[in-house]
Order: sequence, then structure tokens, then C-alpha cells
Amino acid sequence: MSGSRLRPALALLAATLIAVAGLIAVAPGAAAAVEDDGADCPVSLPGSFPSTAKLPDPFKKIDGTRVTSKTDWRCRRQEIKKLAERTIHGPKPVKPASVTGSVSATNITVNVSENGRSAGFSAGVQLPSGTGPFPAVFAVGGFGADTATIRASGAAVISYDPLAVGKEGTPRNNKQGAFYSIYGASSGTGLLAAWAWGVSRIIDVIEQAGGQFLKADALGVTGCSRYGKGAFAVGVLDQRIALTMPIESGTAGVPILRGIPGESGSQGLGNAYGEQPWFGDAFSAYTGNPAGLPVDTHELVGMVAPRGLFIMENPHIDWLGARSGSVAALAGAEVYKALGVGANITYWSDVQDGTHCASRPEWRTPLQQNIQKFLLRTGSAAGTIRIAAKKAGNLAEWRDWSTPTLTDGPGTTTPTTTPTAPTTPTTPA
Ligand code: MCU
Repeated sequence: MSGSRLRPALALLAATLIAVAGLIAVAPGAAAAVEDDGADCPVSLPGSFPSTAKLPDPFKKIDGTRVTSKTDWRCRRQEIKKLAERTIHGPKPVKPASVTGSVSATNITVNVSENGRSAGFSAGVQLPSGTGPFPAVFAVGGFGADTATIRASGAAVISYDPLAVGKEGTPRNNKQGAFYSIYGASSGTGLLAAWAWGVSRIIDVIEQAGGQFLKADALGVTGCSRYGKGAFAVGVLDQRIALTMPIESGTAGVPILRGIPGESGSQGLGNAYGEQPWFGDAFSAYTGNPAGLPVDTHELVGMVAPRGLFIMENPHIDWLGARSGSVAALAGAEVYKALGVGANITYWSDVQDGTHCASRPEWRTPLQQNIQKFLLRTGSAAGTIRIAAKKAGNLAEWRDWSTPTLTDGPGTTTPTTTPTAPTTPTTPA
């Protein structure tokens, strides 16, 4: 072959190798193409659950056998989801019969109807500079990880008002907001799952808009405090979220529920249950008995795997339960490791400023790295576990299970997961 004929062939080969390498690089942390890729898994929950003082084994299935392959994780994950809905959050309903709406450069509208009831809500959009469609981060409550850094990194910010979907300050038998207009004011589903449902419906609209301003396959979520609880629930309950970033979420957020009663100064389970209907109504049976829960938040951390997770906590305020938060991260990271994606989780509580929901210099670099890795897909920095000494939990005290070596590659865990290459090829300037 002459040099002139060889060159295009080599160029094609090189382009193919780069594309394949790109796919391999992004696949392990890619979001799923669907909200719940285990929806087809058969799960039958027992009528009662054994009491376990230590953290339940994330790898032990309801039938008592253990997960042995990465492929098995998909349906084990579904068991965890059903257990969490049954005992912690209440059910998050699937996509309603009709979801319509629009996406503009400044606003997203959503209209939902189901069983003759309808409701609507909207969210604000702030685009970054440059040419879209852009990745985007939902800021639950309009605030979370430094939104200026998010936009400077090249992602849009979607300001989501969760209170329009699930209002605070109502009694449990008269819940209000778009979710409860559809599913009823006495629905047992708590605000956090209702807020998560609202974000899922916005994602439905972004998908339907087909790349108008925003990319449906490059979405993240953040929020601080009660909205950190919400951001965590959003990422746990919708696999289309590629990057979940809860901040200082406290009780009903990341911290292990079993750890709260023994963590001095932290917000008690009964106190959080009573403060707002964040937890589902069914959690009332466990506020005084977390050992009776068949699940704990480390398994919700595991539900986010293999997707990006960046947990931010503040060790200076006892109320926030950061010690229990560190145990949730350490135990949940075992799921990430077993799936071969240990580099996709970051936990960071080693911060100076004690102010609740402060903008923190320590989190800026990991924030940029997580956005580059999971939303822009231009980076591959490994995650970090950086726990403040004053609130460092000890995983060994909390588990009596070991982490299995699972067979199969992570790409086979979720057959419906499409490893998505960037939809818009980036052209060098
Ligand atoms: C950490 O989140 C909550 C906390 O659970 C509440 O007890 C307190 O009232 O508010 C926190 C919060 O949302 O602060 C903005």
C-alpha cells in the first residue's frame, strides 16, 4: 500500500481507537438511559424483617443468597430500592400517563396528568457561556455546590423549587404540592421521594425536547441541608442522574440511620420525622428502632453506583451527623469497589469553615473534577475519601459482612444501560 493510501486508513484506525477508548473510559460511570433499569426485576418483600443492629449486608439478597456477579447487582439494587420505599421514603410512582412541557434558555415547564388529575410546575435555567446543548446540574432549592463554579465549568444550572412539588409545613395527612395533587394529600410518600419524582418529570421533559439547550444524558443534582437530603434522594431514585452531589444533608440524607441515636448532638430520627414530612409515613415504625430497618443509607449510596457521587459534609455542626455520614460513605463505597468503580465516589468532610452550607474552597477542585468526569466526560480523576478526624466513623464497628469479589464487567450489570459517548463531539478551537 502506498503512503498516500495508507494515511487515510491509519487516520480511520486512529479515530476508531480513540472512539473505543472514549467509550471504555466513560462507560463505567455512565448514567442509565432510563429512570429505573431494574423495573423488570421480580421482587417480593417479606412481611417482616429481622432486626440487625449492624448495617445490613448490601450483597445479601432477600432469598438469603449473596450476589456473586456484577450482573446480579441490577436486581439486588431493585430489592434495596423496594425496601427503601417500603420503610424509609414511601413509593416513588413511575412516569405518569402524560408528561408534557417545554425547555427554553431560561425556563423549563412541566405538565403532568394521571387518572384525571393534573398539575404543573416549572424550573429556572441558567446556561453557561458557549454553544449548547449543555450538561446541567439541578440545584434543589436553587442552591448547592457552588453554582458559579458549575457554570464556569460548562454546565447549566436548573433551579428547582421542591416546595412546589411537595410543600413543607403541612401535617402528614394533608400533604400539598404538585405530587400530592396527583397522588392524594394522604399519600404516605414523603417529601424527599416527592421532590425526586418532580426532578424525574423535569428530566422527562428535557428528554422530550431532544437536545434543546440541555443534554438529557449529562445531568447532575446538588442541594444543601434539607435540599441535600433531597439531592441525595433524587440521585438514588433516578438512574438518569449521572452525578449526585448532596451537601450537609444530615438525618434523612446520607448518614446511616442506625448511627444517629448514638451520635451525640445529631438530629434524632423522631425529631426529623416530626420536623417535616421528609421521610415517608412508614418510617414512623423505625424512628425508635432503626435496627428493625431492612436497609440503611449505605445501600442507598450503593444504589447510586456506578454513577458519580460526591458527598460533602460539615463536621463542625453535631446536628448534621457527619460521623454517621462517613460510615454511609465507607460502607457504600464497598458496593462501588465490588462493581469495579471505586474511583467514582468522593466523600469530603475535611473542611475549615463551620458555617452551614458555606461556599468552601476545599470542594472547588473536586467539584470541577466530578463535573469534568461525569457530565462533560473530559476528565478521569479518581475520587477521594477525605474524612475529618473529628467525625471519622469506623466501618469495622458497623459491619459483619465482607465485600465479595464479583464476576463480570460493570458493563454487563445493566443491560438497558447504554454507554453514552458525548452526544456533541467537541471540536478543538
Ligand atoms: C440538615 O437539614 C436541616 C435539618 O434537618 C433541620 O433540622 C434544620 O431545621 O434545617 C436544616 C436545613 O435545612 O437548614 C437549611
